[in-house]
Amino acid sequence: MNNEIKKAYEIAKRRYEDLGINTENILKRLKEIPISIHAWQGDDVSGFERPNAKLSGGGIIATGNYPGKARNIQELQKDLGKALSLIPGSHRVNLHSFHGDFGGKFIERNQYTPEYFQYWIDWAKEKELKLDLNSTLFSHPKADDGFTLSSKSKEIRQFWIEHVCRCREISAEIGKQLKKPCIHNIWIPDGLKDIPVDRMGYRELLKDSLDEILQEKYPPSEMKDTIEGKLFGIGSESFVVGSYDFYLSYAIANQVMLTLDTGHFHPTESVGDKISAILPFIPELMLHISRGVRWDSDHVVILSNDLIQLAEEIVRSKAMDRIHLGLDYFDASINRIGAWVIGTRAVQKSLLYALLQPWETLREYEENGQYFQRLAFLEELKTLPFGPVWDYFCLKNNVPVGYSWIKEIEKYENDVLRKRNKFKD
Ligand code: RNT
Ligand code: ZN
Repeated sequence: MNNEIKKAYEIAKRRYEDLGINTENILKRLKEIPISIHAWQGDDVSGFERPNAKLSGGGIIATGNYPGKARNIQELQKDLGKALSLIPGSHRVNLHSFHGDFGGKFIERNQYTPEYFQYWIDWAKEKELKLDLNSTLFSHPKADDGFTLSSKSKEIRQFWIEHVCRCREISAEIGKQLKKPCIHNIWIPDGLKDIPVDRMGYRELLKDSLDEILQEKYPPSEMKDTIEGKLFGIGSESFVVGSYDFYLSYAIANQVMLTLDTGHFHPTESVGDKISAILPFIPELMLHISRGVRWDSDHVVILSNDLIQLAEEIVRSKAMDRIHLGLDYFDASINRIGAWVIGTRAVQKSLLYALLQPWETLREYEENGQYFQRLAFLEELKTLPFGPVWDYFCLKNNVPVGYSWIKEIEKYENDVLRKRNKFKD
């Protein structure tokens, strides 16, 4: 089988050489692109903060009841390890602050300290992974009325400001120990179900909270902040305080990173198109790659046209060092480890597809007004032997080629996941 894969690759390599594309160089580049794999796919966004935690505030919920959800850090790390063993390249893991190691004690969110994350840091060191972190401003009684950093209650606002400050400090410690900046993401659920009358009031409060939070400066070699807007949520259909316009303006004015979650826009908007519109004005971008079906449903990412367009724009931006890739979806209706692998491999495939394009030729057509040629070429690219290059990439990086990884997930499900008692979580 390996011989067949190599043979197919050799043929594909020559086909791409014809277009002036060196597949070897591209595979080296692809291997160096880390993807931040979201830990919360493994525990249905529930965290390990308190036993029987129920989601409240924020309206984000994983639907499905597939057996085998990770119930503690050890299980989550084991599951992540399994997923990572099926994904080529070396990656990052994106944690939520409620994934901390609280030793069975209840620790309030404004009391989080780096020591609760040492277990993750040690694991990352051992596995040669890097970590990112998200403040967690949902699933908490103080988020129950739908407001956190823009709350009109001074006490609630202060509590959440403290939480985010703690998470920034933790991020800096993570980055320091792992010798790579930890990206700290801020997303808040704040908004209203029905028509607001004081949009300005809430947004002024959010601006003030962010100003206060970002006052403390950390070395960018340790941590970087990024802020994530949203279009609407369950229970915040009429008004979202932290909208895209709000954070885009804030990011430009304060030169902070912006997160674009591909599920957080009107369904016909192209997130790919936004990259070149934003990058000239802010230092860096973070992507939360997701797949909305009819709405921001957070389905598992697949190799869709939207994803390919996004990857093409990332590659063509010539600023890939300023664009950070992460995943954000949660599906509890299928094998959760399989969900990680499908999504991550899909993103890598989309990047490979984008990297294997003779961009100079296409751009020349465009500049010469040869639009028929441009369109025809783009169409022909779709049937070039991209699959054999992907297969060879997997082979070269010692992960299962093609669908053979499905069997490995089935085995893990039988040996590990089915033994977890789903009634105990
Ligand atoms: C919610 C945001 C946010 C979350 C994670 C769990 O709509 O996309 O990024 O999905 O923080
Ligand atoms: Zn997101």
